Amino acid sequence: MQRSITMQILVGLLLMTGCARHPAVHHAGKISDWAADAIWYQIFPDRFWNGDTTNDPTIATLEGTWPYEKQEAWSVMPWTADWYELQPWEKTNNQGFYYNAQLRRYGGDLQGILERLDYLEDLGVNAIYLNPVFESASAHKYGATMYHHIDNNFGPDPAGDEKIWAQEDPSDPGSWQWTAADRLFLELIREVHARGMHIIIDGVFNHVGIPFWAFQDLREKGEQSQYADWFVIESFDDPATAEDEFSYSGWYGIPDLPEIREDKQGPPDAFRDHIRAVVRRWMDPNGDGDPSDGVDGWRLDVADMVADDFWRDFRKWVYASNPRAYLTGEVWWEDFPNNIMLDAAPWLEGDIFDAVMNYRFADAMLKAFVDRDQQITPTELDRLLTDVRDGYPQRSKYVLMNLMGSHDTERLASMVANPDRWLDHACNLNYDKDFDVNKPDSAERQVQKLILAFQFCYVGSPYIFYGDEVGMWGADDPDCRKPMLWENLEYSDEKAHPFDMPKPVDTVAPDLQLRDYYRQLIHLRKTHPELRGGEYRTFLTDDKKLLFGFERCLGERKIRAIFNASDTHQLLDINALLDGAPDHWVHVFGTIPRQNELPSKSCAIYRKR
Ligand SMILES: [Ca+2]
Ligand SMILES: [Ca+2]
Ligand SMILES: [Ca+2]
Ligand SMILES: [Ca+2]
Repeated sequence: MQRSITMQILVGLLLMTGCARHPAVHHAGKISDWAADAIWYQIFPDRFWNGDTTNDPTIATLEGTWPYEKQEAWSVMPWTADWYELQPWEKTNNQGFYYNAQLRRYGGDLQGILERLDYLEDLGVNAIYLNPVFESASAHKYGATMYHHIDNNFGPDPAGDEKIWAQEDPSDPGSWQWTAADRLFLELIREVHARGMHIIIDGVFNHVGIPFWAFQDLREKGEQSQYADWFVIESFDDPATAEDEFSYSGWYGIPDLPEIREDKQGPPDAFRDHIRAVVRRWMDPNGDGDPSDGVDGWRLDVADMVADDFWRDFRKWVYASNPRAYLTGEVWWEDFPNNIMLDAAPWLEGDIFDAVMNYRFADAMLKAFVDRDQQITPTELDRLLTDVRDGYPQRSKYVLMNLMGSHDTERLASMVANPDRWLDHACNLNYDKDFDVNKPDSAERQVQKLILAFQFCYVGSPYIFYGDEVGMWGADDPDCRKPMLWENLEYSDEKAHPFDMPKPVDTVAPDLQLRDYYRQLIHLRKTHPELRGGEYRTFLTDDKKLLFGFERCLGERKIRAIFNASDTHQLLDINALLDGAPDHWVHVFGTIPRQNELPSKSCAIYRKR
């Protein structure tokens, strides 16, 4: 009670002079200030930069993941090749592009990320989310072989690391050593922190890969295995018969990813203990109680498919190591076939995660700024955004990951080239031959830029999927995982088509102008605290002209942003939109309206003097 009265007085005082920074952002260290200030950058390690060619995956490392068939010929992919073109060895299996895409490895690694930290710092991002880095056979590494070691092909000594693994008992944390890859990862954490940046990693605890050590033990010992209750076994092999009756449940029915068994309380105790040790290892590697040598948090894979009770424990373990850590869940689909996304409030109000990957933001942006036939009105956009802001707890809305795409969706640049579709639904040529996989034209780039301006001024943390900032385009997986475009490389034109259909020739190179645009937006957000912690108010929804305007306000500071979602220029009353006192406002970003005209798909952003 005492506190709420104090709070009321405080809020009252602030209201007299302007808008309050929402107190929850700094409340009792519950959600870290760094997370509210984060500008996220997601890295898919195999595709970011190959900093060390001596550690590249070999044909032997393909074992233990889809497609399982032994390959006669295989090699690491050339970084700059035409994406859909099959390399000579890919033609030998006669399986086509989508099969071979899952066999591709580009050799990206930790040394590559280390070498590109200066690039990220220069771009202005301050928080990195890494797709899974633990040892795993696949390129995406969502099926772990173990959680207690970084993939040896991401580190400097793959063979040496394997020798270390062999000396350990994976079930006994006391036997875990530090491999060369682990140590390089710790160096990456140090380098990230030295730049004032933060880093979180992917926690995939709903399922594992077939080579996972406990699953292998089960495979070998059957019912006698001490890990028999870790998995959902439908039937064990009967040694008396010739056939293998062993059968188990995999994530989404995919046998590639054996699911961890759960009851209402979550996974079995022994699995929990193992994960607890894993958390401690990566949150405070040297175990001295100071978490500065560890990761700053976790992104939790398919989080809605794991019992809340497990996540509550997980949160306790994480916070015990680092009270300033950040936990974000992949809480996504409620009803995929009908394009209905989950309301993540139960995970946020239940003190489970600090944030979620806010795909609802992307969905609203596409409907308002990309769609044509199905384009929604500004009033409807306001409703979609308000649903999230008001539906989620105050402490979470400033730290949501507001993303426009990830390793699991078509890229932003390709979203804008494909209006009137549902996000993540049949968005590649394997499912829909009409999906536009070509390089976006300048009108489509303009739409991308409009969405970005919105994203960087809006409530919640802006989020960049690697390469979006240099204009990379691509359909849903596998095309969203092309190798990163770097200035020092020359890329082959894209002219091949996965089904040998005609395709325009697209030149491939980083779009440096677009990168500058991202840099400017990052700078805008960093230099205007009202964009990060300020209150939000919609002040313009013109459903005829498709104009939308919002204000961010913190104390005396104010930003107003006006967006034209229509495909024609629109007349505005700038004078009225700036309270009849345009002299009190400075244009800080976007287009300066001439004669009160805002061009199609553009924005005008003002700051109060
Ligand atoms: Ca490499
Ligand atoms: Ca490996
Ligand atoms: Ca430590
Ligand atoms: Ca997808």
